[in-house]
Amino acid sequence: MLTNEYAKRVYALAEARSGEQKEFLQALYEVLLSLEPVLETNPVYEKYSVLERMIEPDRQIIFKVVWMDDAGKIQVNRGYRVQFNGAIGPYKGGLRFHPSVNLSIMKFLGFEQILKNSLTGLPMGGAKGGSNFDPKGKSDMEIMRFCQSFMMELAKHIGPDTDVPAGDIGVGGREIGYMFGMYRRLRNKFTGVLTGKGVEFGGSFTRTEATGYGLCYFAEEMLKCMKNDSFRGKTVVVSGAGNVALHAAEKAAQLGAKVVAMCDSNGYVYDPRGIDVAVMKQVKEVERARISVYADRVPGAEYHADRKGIWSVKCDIALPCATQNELDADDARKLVANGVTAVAEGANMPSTLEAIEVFQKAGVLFAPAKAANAGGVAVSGLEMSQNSMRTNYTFEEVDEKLQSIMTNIFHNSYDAAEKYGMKGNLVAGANIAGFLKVADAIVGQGIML
Ligand code: NDP
Ligand code: 2IT
Repeated sequence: MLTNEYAKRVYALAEARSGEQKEFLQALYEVLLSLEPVLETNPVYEKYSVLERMIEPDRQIIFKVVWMDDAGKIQVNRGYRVQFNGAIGPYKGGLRFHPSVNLSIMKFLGFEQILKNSLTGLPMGGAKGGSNFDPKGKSDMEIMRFCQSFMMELAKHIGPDTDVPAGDIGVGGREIGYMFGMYRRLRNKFTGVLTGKGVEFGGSFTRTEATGYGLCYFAEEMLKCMKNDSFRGKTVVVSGAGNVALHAAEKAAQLGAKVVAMCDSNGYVYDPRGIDVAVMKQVKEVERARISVYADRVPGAEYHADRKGIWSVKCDIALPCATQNELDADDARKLVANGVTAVAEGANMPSTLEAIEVFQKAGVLFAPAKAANAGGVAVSGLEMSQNSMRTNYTFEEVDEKLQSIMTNIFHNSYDAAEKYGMKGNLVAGANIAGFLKVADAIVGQGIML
């Protein structure tokens, strides 16, 4: 429960203004709870109304996206770009195409992105965007027409020094390519306006792998420093089967773990011999098929048409990499009962507040999303600098920088938690370390009257 008066007042303000935005309020509540000791000892943030200024997006753009499906029918979707905070750099954050997308989800993701981007140590502000467009079952041409129409409008609001979108759920290399092509035609400029581009046209090596790999680098450092342990010999469960999940599974296996389960939104696959990531990539990335196809193809693997069931699979380490609130208190209790020792979040806010409490009370090491999944946007930041310098680093160079960024994020979060009397609480540490830089930048740039 919030006890600091300033934090309480700011939360009440957000509730009064955006009471229906449940996901945004959830993300905000967790951050305010962590910041209480900082607010107590640093009255300057209240004096300059830093929190009030941080919880209101700089700009929220909502637009119509009209496109034609293969049957010649005109379809209409809603597009969003929330430019949340630009105090420390150009707005930066992904685009999500999923039918559940609404302003609350955009705002929670944009708000988290402010602190996450700050944690990377790179100069990037926080933003998020997307559409309620459902890519499932759409042909390649339908995806292309949608992306082009979406960019027709989005192009008015972005730019390499203004706002640089990237991928998220439902938006990967294919979609970024189509959007980049449209932007280039509209502006007649070849700039780093999007990240996650193909490596042939300005994309960075390792961006595709960065979030999943970075998650494992963070978790490995956490295991080493807090438990004198590692991935080696561990049984791992990874939820999701998209960009983040596939590369988390790949890196966990490279670090010596056995990944025994993965899922999509319909069900999960259990493979007691260890998921064959190459087969899973073929099914999910190349064929864009459902995860059940993996079980049809790999002898010994089982498919269960119950996505939630994945949290009943016994494991040492759980990596939730699908979506927000996919892991609740009941799921957390099942994981704890089965002996889980570490949880690291690849998705954004996959654990509910109650689930996090279960893990923390049980002494499970817990790596929060905005620290643990920051590897994706960190390599996006490296893609921006490569584009500005008109150069490119090798895979190995980027991978090495990614490892060092993730290690730094772990230590900065760990140290911040310790400094403010919450040793070992990486949720608090990440929120505090991310907040301080942005808050000081807001104060330093004066009051915009
Ligand atoms: P993808 O679209 O590549 O994959 C998403 C995966 O999650 C799919 O397996 C999908 O299953 C599943 N999923 C999506 N929505 C739901 C839902 N409502 N219920 C259950 N499962 C669902 O996305 P990413 O891998 O890029 O993103 C996954 C998570 O990681 C998101 O939270 C995203 O915000 C976060 N993230 C992504 C980064 C990136 O670089 N891409 C960076 C940092 C965080 P199905 O196919 O059935 O829909
Ligand atoms: O949630 C995230 O950090 C992302 N989807 C990646 C954002 C980015 O700009 O690379």
